[in-house]
Amino acid sequence: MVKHAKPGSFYDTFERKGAGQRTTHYCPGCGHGTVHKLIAEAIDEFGVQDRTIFCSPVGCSVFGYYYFDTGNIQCAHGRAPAVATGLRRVNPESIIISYQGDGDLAGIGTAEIIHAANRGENITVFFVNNAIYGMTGGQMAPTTLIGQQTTTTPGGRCEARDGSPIGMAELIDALSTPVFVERVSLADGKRTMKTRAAVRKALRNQIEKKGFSFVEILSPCPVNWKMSPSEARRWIVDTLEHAYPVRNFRDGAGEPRAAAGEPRAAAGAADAASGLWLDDEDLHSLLSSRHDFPDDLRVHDIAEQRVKIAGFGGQGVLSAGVLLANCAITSGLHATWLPSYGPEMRGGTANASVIVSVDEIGSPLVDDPTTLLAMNGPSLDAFERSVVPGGLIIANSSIVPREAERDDLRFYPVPASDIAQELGFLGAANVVMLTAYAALEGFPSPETIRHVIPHSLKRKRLEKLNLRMVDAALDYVAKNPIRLPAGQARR
Ligand SMILES: Cc1ncc(C[n+]2csc(CCOP(=O)(O)OP(=O)(O)O)c2C)c(N)n1
Ligand code: SF4
Repeated sequence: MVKHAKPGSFYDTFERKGAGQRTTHYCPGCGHGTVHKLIAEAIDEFGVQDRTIFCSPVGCSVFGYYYFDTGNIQCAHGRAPAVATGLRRVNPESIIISYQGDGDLAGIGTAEIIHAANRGENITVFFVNNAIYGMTGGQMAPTTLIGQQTTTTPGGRCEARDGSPIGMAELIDALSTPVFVERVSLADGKRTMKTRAAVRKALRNQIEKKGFSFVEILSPCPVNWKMSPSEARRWIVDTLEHAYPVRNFRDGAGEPRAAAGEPRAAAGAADAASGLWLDDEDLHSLLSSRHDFPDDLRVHDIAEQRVKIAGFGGQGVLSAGVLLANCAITSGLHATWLPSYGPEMRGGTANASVIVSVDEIGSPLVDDPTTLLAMNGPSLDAFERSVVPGGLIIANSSIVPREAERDDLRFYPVPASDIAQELGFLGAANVVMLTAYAALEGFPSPETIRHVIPHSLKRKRLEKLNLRMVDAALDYVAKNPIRLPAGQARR
């Protein structure tokens, strides 16, 4: 049944636009208003207004929050699928709509949409394709047709110079993960009814947790096409639909996908050298075997530890971070792990930021580490200044040629590479470094490290070797107590 009333998911008056406003900001004959209405009707029909979050793009529909009486987020240009992903991951019951124009989705945000679709996020994307940049006055978009005149292609889009129009529905359909892909049109009443059905289907899929749904809507922009509203609708049928065939590409929404849009275990940080790696099964067994929180844990010391582990690629920098984070989780603490590595395949720099906290962690970034594990000289050079006063620097003295220059922190050299080499596996110097940190800071406990290592190793044959690294590092620290700078008391 076609309703002529204003949907309940629209505000009665558009106060954000101006006191008492009842009209939208769209040009006469624009398709955005129609799409808005179809979406609002579907939200009403499914009774999900209270849990819907509308992600507005940059473009003519930037002011979606003027109209939709739902949750609203205005996203950076092209980034709505990334924002929607974040919303989905933390709000499993919310209904997340990513609403995007063709400049937004097919131009600046190509990466975001492809990857969200490829991950099979349980979100709904409405892609309003008017073959032009509307808001900025009619420049060529990736979807502009060959020969179409725009302000940046006054002689018409030229394939040799500008490339060919991008069929986003075809592109999304090339991926295996999406469950629903359809292209529809607003050229006339019959087509608009088909659009209505596609909008409902795409939202229903999300409500039923089926996965990623994508609806491309061919929509008129009479102003920038320099046509009247009725000419614009004819042009869609005569021209636009030839380039962009209107059809259902995929309707594979079968059973709910258990994992769609749910957080998945982070891919293990593989460091080939140390063989540290957690796959999903290992992670599950690790988490289900939590250690009791050690009685002697100096909780005040680890209220929040921000650890930077840095070195060159292949030193096991990233996996040492994973090991620390897993020790924290196993101890009942919160932890984040954020890798960072240079573009080089080998020999580049790498660092891992790990936060361990008794409280939830707001951001995984570590700008001011409480501890730096410097696996090589350049790491000490790069990060020494960022360590908080009173913090700790542990340097792999086998290859770090100097001590810390600062005297307001604790510095501890440990010949990690030599110890690891002597035990027969240079690649486990990272475990020596991490254990030295644990011994000096009292966390994680040696028992926790020993417990977590077997779960963290992909190559089981390295288990014993890594456990010997732990023993060797504990022995080294016991025999070489930390020397504090004159006048500085231990924390
Ligand atoms: C990062 C960034 N780059 C460029 C712009 C300028 N800009 C605003 S809207 C727009 C194009 C929007 O076109 P489209 O996504 O097709 O939406 P429409 O306006 O046609 O609905 C551009 C390039 C911007 N606001 N931010
Ligand atoms: S410029 Fe085009 S897309 Fe933007 S509001 Fe006007 S008709 Fe709609």
